[in-house]
Amino acid sequence: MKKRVFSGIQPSGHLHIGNYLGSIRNWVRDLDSRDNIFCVVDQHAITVDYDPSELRANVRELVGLYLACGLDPDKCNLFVQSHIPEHTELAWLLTCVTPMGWLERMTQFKDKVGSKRERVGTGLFTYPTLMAADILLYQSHEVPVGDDQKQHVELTRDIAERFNHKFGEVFVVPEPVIPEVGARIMGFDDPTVKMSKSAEGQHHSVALLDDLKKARKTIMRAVTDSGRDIVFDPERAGLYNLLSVYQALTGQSRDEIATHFEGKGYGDLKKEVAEAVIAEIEPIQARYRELTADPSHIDGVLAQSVANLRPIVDQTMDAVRRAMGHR
Ligand code: ATP
Ligand code: LTN
Repeated sequence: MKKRVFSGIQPSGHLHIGNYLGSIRNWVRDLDSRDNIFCVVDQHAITVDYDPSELRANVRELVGLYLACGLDPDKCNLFVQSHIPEHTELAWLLTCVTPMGWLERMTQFKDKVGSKRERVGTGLFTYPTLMAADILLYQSHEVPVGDDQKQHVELTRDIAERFNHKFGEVFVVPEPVIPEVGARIMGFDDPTVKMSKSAEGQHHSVALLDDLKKARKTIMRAVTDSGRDIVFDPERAGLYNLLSVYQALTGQSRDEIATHFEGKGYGDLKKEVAEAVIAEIEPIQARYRELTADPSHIDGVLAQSVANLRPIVDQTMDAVRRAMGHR
């Protein structure tokens, strides 16, 4: 039996190479050895201010990019969260077994809420129980994500264990799977903050659908330090980030990379990073244009996955409702 994998991305902006290296690329790599479920988590994207028509467009773009990056619909199920209403039903049930203190410890909430406690929706606070529902609904074994989501997957484990202890063994307890390289790509304009879809700043990130000239410019302008030698040193955040992108894309070892850049300067490194990034995203852009030319193809893929997933959803929800005394 293949292990079941579940993961998702919020349609909250344009997908960048951090999302790609930290998540999608690893999903594509393991397609053949897993039972795969990938989701566009549109109900997570409404936990902050948003525009409904922009959300609709972002969902379409993200589904198109999933396919263009190589998520072959013959090898995975690929769907939109709000098309399966049981995600929110299960989220409510899990909210009732999740202590407030556990949610208060979530660093992403603390970062996002900032000074806006009186204004943000409660969903931003309870959001990790919706993420737990996504994962547990499908009895998933593995959750491949970037480093920033590790804490949420660990919370999901705690919720599953607490539920199983209280109501009987209903859920598989999932594991986070974090890549060794590329799990936390930093902003090109500020290598002390994580590259993020919702960050402002023209040269913060390279989006998968960015104009290639702009992508090159962003990398050539990347903030570095005043040093000269090219070595993997986490203290030199900008340099370290460029080298990590290079390492993730070329698959070379750190020693090989250090030898390759011996005697060369930051300008050479940036040029090669830009080449590697463009070589990766150019074919994705071409496939994206082809795939999105026929919207009915994408609608068909989404509907088929929802139908494929229905039996798993019904089975889990039946067990949950019985265990909790609703049936
Ligand atoms: P937002 O800015 O809206 O919070 P985001 O760019 O942080 O978005 P998410 O939708 O939260 O992206 O994340 C999608 C996936 O990409 C997750 O698995 C997440 O861990 C991963 N990811 C996000 N940012 C990075 C990054 N900078 N480096 C590596 N992986 C990342
Ligand atoms: N919270 C995640 C997105 C997300 C997710 C999931 C990831 C929602 N549900 C289930 C993996 C599994 C984020 O913000 N990146």
